[in-house]
Amino acid sequence: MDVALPQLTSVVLLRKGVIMKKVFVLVTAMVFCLASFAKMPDLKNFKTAYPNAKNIAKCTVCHDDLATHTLNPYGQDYKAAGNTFTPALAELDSDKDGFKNIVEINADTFPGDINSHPSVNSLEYDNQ
Ligand SMILES: [Ca+2]
Repeated sequence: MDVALPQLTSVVLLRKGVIMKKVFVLVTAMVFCLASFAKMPDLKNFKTAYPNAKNIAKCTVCHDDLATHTLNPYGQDYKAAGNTFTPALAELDSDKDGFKNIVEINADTFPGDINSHPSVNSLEYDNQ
């Protein structure tokens, strides 16, 4: 009995340590989630302004690197426009791929990514 009690205490302490690690991981995850949601109004505003742009309505519409929150050219122009989706912003070609931002958004391609743009066929189809 005298030998079992220290072992039982060790097991209890070990379980407390495991629980504390799980609590730490959970709290850390919650902090990161809250930090991400702090930026969500911009994405919500994008979805409101452009409800049909479903494929590009994500953080990468304005950010190159989600870890560092680096803005792509469209995100930089959005910031310069006072974090508002203005008609002037829509008329720009932020990524310089030859398509105005509004044309890209209507085609559901990324206005801040030069490698993402409408296909010629999709534009011809839209004009019919
Ligand atoms: Ca593009």
